[in-house]
Amino acid sequence: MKSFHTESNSHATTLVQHLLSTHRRLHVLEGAESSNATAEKDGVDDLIMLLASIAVAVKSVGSAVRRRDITHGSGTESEPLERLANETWIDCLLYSQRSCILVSEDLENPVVVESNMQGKFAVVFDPLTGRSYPPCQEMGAIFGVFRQMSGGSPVIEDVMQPGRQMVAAGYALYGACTVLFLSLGSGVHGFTLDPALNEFILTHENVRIPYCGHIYSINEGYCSLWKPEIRELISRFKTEVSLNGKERSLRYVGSMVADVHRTLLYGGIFMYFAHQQWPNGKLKLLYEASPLAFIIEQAGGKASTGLERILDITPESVHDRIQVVIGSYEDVELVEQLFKGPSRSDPMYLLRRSHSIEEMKDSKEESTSFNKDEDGPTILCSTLPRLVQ
Ligand code: FDP
Repeated sequence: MKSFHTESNSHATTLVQHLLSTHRRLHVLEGAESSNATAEKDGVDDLIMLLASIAVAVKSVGSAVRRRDITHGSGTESEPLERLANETWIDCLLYSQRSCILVSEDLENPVVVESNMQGKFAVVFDPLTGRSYPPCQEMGAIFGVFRQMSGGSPVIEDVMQPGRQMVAAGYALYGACTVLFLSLGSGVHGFTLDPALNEFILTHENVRIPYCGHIYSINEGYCSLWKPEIRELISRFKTEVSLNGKERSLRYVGSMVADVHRTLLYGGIFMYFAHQQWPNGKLKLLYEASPLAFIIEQAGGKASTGLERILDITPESVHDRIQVVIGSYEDVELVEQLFKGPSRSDPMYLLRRSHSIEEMKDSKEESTSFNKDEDGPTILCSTLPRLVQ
């Protein structure tokens, strides 16, 4: 029989170790001598504390989700679980003493943290997403972190920022195992909860989304409610091969976090278009679309409404909804052409396009899929953590 140490991940990198090494890297990059650098470093300290508290919330809610599945069997009432998840996130964020204003999917209004517990970060989150059909679809959580813009007491503007200003974002998924994927603005890293250690272990370092994919993900039940051009687009997906030369496949979990997670790892595209029932789209900008857009862009993909970059949108209210087209760079670009025509004024467009056509030929000849590392687009986002920009 193997020993505990061999079976467990006792030599692996934990989330906290990973965050601390990010911190050390920053320290080296910035140097400790300037007062600015010290202030930035302090900001990173606080951000690490905040993320560690978020990890506690994820562990706690993940464990409650599992217990609920046992105690309720096929029960469908998720309301107590929703309440528990929301309260757990708020408690963890308050007691981190690093947050100043919180926006939750489950609260109509933002929560301003009491002055004696206040920190520097505004946090937006959906504490239990994908909750419509428990226990049949994967639930998770999504979060984004902004630096407080105002000095002094927190104000609503601290959360009403475009997603590109996030200093960190991530999601958790309570599936066969609990995973936590996050980015501090320098790539995406994924952690899996080791139940033996009750620690998140680094399992996906510097994730890159495939440049294009063959999976498309959409709720086709709304077909009759879509505009004709969207119906046309989806019928093209059914009849035309994907940009990597494979037959397309449809996958739709119905939980955005799970659909985006699969898209991140295997490539392709996730779409939720506006239609008669949701005239602006259904997904919430601040705590669903923006954090996942941040993750996808950091992994080399693209996130759009079809017309504009999601991360450039400034919310008008905390629960704004938008339509979402998110995933592999080339696949999203293809859909954007439907909305705004090919971006031919962009000199990189033609380059990328011919590059991907060449790859498509190669992949057909070799019948192999793309190499994730080599096919990512030019780095789109800064490779330095946003805190030091
Ligand atoms: P849920 O209502 O189950 O929380 O915006 C929430 C969301 O799920 C997304 O996670 C999911 O992608 C979408 O709604 C599913 O909506 P449809 O049932 O309309 O497909």
